[in-house]
Order: sequence, then structure tokens, then C-alpha cells
Amino acid sequence: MKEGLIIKGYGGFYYVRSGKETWCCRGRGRLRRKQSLLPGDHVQFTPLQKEEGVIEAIEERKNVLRRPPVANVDQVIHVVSLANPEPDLKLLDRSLVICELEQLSVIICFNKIDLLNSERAEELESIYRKAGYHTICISALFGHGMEKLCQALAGKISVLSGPSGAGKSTLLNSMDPNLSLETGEISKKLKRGKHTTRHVLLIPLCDGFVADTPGFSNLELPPMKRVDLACFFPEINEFADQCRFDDCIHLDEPDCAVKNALDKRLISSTRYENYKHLLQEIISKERIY
Ligand SMILES: Nc1nc2c(ncn2[C@@H]2O[C@H](COP(=O)(O)OP(=O)(O)OP(=O)(O)O)[C@@H](O)[C@H]2O)c(=O)[nH]1
Ligand SMILES: [Zn+2]
Repeated sequence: MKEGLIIKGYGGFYYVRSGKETWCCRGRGRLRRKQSLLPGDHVQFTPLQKEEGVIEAIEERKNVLRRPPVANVDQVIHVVSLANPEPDLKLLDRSLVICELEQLSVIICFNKIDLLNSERAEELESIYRKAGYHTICISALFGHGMEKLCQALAGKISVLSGPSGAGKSTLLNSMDPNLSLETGEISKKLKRGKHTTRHVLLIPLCDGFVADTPGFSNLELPPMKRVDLACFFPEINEFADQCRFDDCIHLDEPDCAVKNALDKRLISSTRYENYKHLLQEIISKERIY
């Protein structure tokens, strides 16, 4: 028996990566009836002939992402362009809340460093580092900073996310020139609609795996209590239990440790503004439910 990782499922076959080899496997009948097999599943398989085999067992999953359908995701690489388009920090903070909710680690990858002076990039990095996030600055187009990203991918299953135009396809192409994914709006729009089904491929990159399909396009917050939102802003949460009131939502309450930390610039004002913005959204939804 051998062990490996499913990197793609297609037409009843599963492509299983084991070391540097890829095996084309079928799943044992009883296994397929019990649950579907997904990219990211760690499996045991019996080799039959050259690079063909039968999957006998799946290891227990630590998590499953729905979009893209991938099991055992270790981290989300959130790609944000520093310029063209301008970074959308509201969107970034919303994505970060969703990752916190799903207990997924995040790496914030600021891209297009070639278009910007380094001060602004450092300022943005410092906001998110202070919030406790791992950040990396790169230029996917010119290959700057890719070794750091590579180190962060090693041994992990990663999913990319980030808005259109951030440079996700460019990033994958730059790490594996054999991929030649379409980049840029126009070429992609022309192609869209031609392929109806997408089968996620986990691309072996830098001793890790990265899904070729980005995730987190649905960024709607699930229903939650207003007091819980702060739990998903790590640096706000750090101060929240020092507030006078247990149900403090850190707006105008007296003796609010979060507001104090904000005054002392221990919490970034843009992060706090985005917290308030999401809080309003949660409060307005509470009225509907
Ligand atoms: N100057 C510069 N341009 C970049 C860089 N990375 C990507 N681009 C450009 O940004 C545009 C969008 O890049 P894509 O890789 O297609 O972006 P994407 O995130 O895959 O976009 P969607 O597929 O729409 O989600 C392209 O024209 C790229 O050439 C970079 O590091 N520097
Ligand atoms: Zn408070």
C-alpha cells in the first residue's frame, strides 16, 4: 500500500500525488458509496500497474472548503493588489473575518509592489502585521519576493483568494511557467462560459500544493451576534475583555479598552473603521432575522 494526496478528480478517476509521482486511481466501490473523494484528501492506495492504482482508504479530514471543493486546507493566500486596482481594505477585512470564522490561517500577499513606492507598502504591511497576520510583498509579474511566498507554501495545502485583477493567475504562472493560465480581463472574458465544469487541480508548488481555482467569492457574513464580531478581529479581541461591560461592542461605551487602544494607536484606525462598517451590517441584519 502507498500513501498520497488527491490532486484532482475527473470522470471517476483520482490523480494521486505520492512523492514526485502522480498515480491515476479509482476509488474502491464501498469507499465511493460512503463519501465523495476530494482534492486534498490524504489516501492509501494499492498500486496496480505502472502509475495506476485503487484507493482503499481516506484519512480523516481536518476541514473541507466548499468553494473550491478542497479538503484539508491549511491556509488561504489572500492576494491584494497595491495599485491598479487600488487595495480594497474593506473587502480584505471582510475576507479576514470569514477566514477567522472558518478557522483558516491567512497569508496576506500584497502584489504589484513594482507599481508603488515602498513606504505605502510598508504602511499596509505594518497594519496587518500588528493585527497578527503574516504578510508578504511581491511582484508576481517581475518575480520579486517569490522566494518568501515559496517558503510559506512548503508542506501546506493553500487556496488563493482576492478580488479580480489582484494578480492570482499571474502569481501561479510566475511560480510554475508550465501552467500558462490566462491573465488580464479581456482574455479571461473571452474564455468565460466555454468551460462549464471546473475540476479543481491542486498544483504541486514549492513542496506544497495550491488550488488552481480561487475561493471566497461569496463574502456574505453569516448571521452572528453583534458582540461576537470583535472575536474575528484578533487585535481588537485582544483588548475586548478589558472593557467595562461584557457586552461592549466598542462603539461609544464608557471605559472601552478597545477605544483606548485606538486612541493610543495600538489598533489601526482603518481596521477599526472597517470593524464598525461590518458591525452596522450585522446590526441591520439582526433586525431582519
Ligand atoms: N505591474 C504589475 N502588474 C501585475 C502584477 N501581477 C499581475 N499584474 C497584472 O494585473 C492584471 C490582472 O492579473 P491577473 O493575474 O489576471 O489577476 P487575477 O487575480 O487572476 O484576476 P481574476 O482572474 O479576474 O480574478 C494583469 O494585466 C496582470 O498582468 C504585478 O506584480 N505587477
Ligand atoms: Zn469595548
